[in-house]
Amino acid sequence: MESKPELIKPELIELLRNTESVLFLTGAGVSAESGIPTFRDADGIWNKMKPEELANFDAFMKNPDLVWEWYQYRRQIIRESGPNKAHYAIAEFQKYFPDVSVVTQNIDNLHRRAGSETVFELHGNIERSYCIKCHAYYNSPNFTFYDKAPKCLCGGLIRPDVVWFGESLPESEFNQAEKAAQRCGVIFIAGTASVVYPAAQIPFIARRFGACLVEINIGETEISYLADYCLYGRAGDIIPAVLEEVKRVRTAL
Ligand code: BJW
Ligand code: ZN
Repeated sequence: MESKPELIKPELIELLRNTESVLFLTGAGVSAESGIPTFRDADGIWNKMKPEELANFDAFMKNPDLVWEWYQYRRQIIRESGPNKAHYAIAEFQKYFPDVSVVTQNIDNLHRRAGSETVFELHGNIERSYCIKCHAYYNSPNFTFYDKAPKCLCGGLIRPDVVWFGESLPESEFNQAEKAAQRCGVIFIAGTASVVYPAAQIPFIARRFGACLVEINIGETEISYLADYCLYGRAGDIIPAVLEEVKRVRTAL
């Protein structure tokens, strides 16, 4: 009889048996199987659109309607999609570990929709918008039918509450992400190219504080050299497979 190739090494399973704190750092690849395009893959958004023309504040000021339209297009895709097997498996880790944090670069809200409770959104959330003049917050769904950048009552332009290049990350989300990296026993780095900072710093912090680094990706990335284990394959296949091992060696809380 042919034996199954060993995907998850026994030493990693042993570590998962004995760890209380787990962190998932996620990127666009985790939402790819929900039908949401990634940024830098062959069929990524930025192969069709020039990022420098769209994902920065100057571009928005130069052509607010075009940038707004791009986000409306993406909101539509996100609304019509839903969490996939990877998001649901990540949420299920909460049953088996007392401390599970999700630090995500994604703006699509799919981790929360899947049931993850401790989610730190480093690059914002497309479902929120705010006025660039008075900083009033709005729910983006209120603008469903706007194909041009809407204006606030104060006359200021309304932009999506996402982090563009050159902008600071939300301080409290990043601080909490750092703390989660400092205390976790295992960090899963899933579906990210690990090229955008400061999010890409998180695995280095986890490593400095002694965590085991597990990369989950369809291919090698900038961070692979640092990882203790690289599990290559689709997040929607690999994360549920890791969860199965967790279920085997840990009892539900
Ligand atoms: C799968 C899969 C499947 C596919 N299963 N896997 C030099 C050094 C350090 C920093 C800098 C530097 N030069 C400039 C900077 C700063 C800059 C930066 O990092 N630039 C780098 C590109 C060099 N960073 C910033 O500007 C940040 N702010 C900052 O630093 O503030 C301080 C400051 C203040 C003032 C002045 C200067 C600095 C802000 C970064 C904001 C990033 N924003 C975006 C857009 C958000 C809004 C939107 O969505 O429109 O965030 S950019 C974009 O990239 C988006 C993503 O969250 C982010 C990361 O992308 P991700 O998730 O990694 O996606 P991909 O597509 O790249 O990768 C997908 C991966 O999935 C691939 O590996 C696939 O193989 C894999 N995959 N399918 C498993 N099924
Ligand atoms: Zn305003």
